[in-house]
Amino acid sequence: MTFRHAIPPLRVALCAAFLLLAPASAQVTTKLIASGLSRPLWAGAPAGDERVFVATKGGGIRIVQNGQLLVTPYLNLSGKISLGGEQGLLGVAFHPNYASNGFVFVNYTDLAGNTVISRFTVTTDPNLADLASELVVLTATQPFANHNGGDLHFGPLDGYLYIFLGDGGDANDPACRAQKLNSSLGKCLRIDVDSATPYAIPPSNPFVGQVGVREEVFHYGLRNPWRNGFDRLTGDLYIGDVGQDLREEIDVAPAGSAGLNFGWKVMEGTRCNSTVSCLAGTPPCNDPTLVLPITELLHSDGSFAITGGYVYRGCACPSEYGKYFYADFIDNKIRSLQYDVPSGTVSNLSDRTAELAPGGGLAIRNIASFGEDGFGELLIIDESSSAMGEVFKMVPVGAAPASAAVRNGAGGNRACLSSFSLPILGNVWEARVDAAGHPGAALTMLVGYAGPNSGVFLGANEILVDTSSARLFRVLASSTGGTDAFRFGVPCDVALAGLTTYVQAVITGGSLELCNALDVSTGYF
Ligand SMILES: [Ca+2]
Ligand SMILES: [Ca+2]
Ligand SMILES: [Ca+2]
Repeated sequence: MTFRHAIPPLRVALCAAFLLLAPASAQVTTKLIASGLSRPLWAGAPAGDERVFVATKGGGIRIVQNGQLLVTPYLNLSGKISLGGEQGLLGVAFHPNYASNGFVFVNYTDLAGNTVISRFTVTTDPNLADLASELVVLTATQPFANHNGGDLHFGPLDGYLYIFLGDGGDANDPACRAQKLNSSLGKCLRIDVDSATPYAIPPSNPFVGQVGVREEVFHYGLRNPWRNGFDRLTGDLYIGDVGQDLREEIDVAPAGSAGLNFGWKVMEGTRCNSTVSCLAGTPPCNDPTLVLPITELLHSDGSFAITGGYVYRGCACPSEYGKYFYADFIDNKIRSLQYDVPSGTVSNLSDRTAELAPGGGLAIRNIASFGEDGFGELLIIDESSSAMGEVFKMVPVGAAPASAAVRNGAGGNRACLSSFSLPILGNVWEARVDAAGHPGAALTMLVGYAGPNSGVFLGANEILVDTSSARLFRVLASSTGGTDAFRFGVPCDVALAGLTTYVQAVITGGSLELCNALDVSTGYF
């Protein structure tokens, strides 16, 4: 994966200029994308969707669109949930086929404090889900108010829904539930929500067919897995498991693994803890079947509540590609590391807090969660208190929109490609076209890249489009007759790094009219 570290010329220039202002290591920072939120706990988006959805503890899911936090919630579960210390709306997962089926899954504690996994469906308004569409998928009775886990994710390789539940609560897992396979508590569950309603057990689940087990169990021995993330490239699963008295831990379940026992409560991280109330046959401390964390944070160092994150696989920050980000809710530090699954080794463990400080009088504290936007860009959620919650996004330093130069505006074309900016969110680009006098006309956006094998270049006044090239695409629209904005996702393709992008709009309505073409430096790749 070293190709991701190829740095295009523009980035080199930007980084060189920045050396005057900051340490050479500072290649990324954060920017605020939403504020004024009441205790946000989760943020994310359907794949390829440029909106960011933010879930709050109180049951709301809000949408950030075009840089604005929309007032009307996408979904409001406030009448259904309990609001104790670790209760509320705790997790959200969009179905991999959300764009076609509109299914969104949530994990919340109901009015009785029990865990509910439900499916809701979007309405004809893409910014509004139907509260009445609730399909309860799975429930778990909670013996105590705390340790509800709450995350859920679709596996990037298998499409199954993974549900993360804590040990049920109190302290030191008094019934040793996390080690008992007949309990769904202290587990990572895996279900198939597509083959049956409400779900089927995937036949490859590790305990299928065994007597006295929950066949949903996929991994176990977890205390309170608070924020977990798949590496969307490899399928490796990273779990942030909150500790009891001394240690916080990050665990990894490599892609293809199943039935792993992460040790709780026999072990807290790498230390021996307790076997009280555990069944005979429960593995003892340091048994080789127990999977130890890849890294720990120590309470003696001021870390008290770990928040797991994601392996960065976005486009905007190539210096961070393949690094795993995580934090601690109490010490407010953001860390990153790289984990090599085959060798089981951690490298480049770094405190990134100062580098990722947003500046401008803002601070990232009380990090309740990380998120990925629709393009894999990293989000960081500051839960804060009252209505002070914020969502930040990791961005490259010096990430001003790349310059766009008019290439052939004097060649007889209309100067109708009025402005261009990139990226708006993730790798979504935007071009604005002045189509005055052409209401209802078809607009075609042509985008091409110059490259050694592209076979594409500008003619006198136009882009020559080679439709056989995967690097070319069009966006069609019907003009308003005013200024129309085109948005399009640019492939996260290292082959595009450093290439100039050519953009041109064509207005087709009775006659064909070419807009001036633009050259855009692809500084973001
Ligand atoms: Ca509980
Ligand atoms: Ca453990
Ligand atoms: Ca803050």
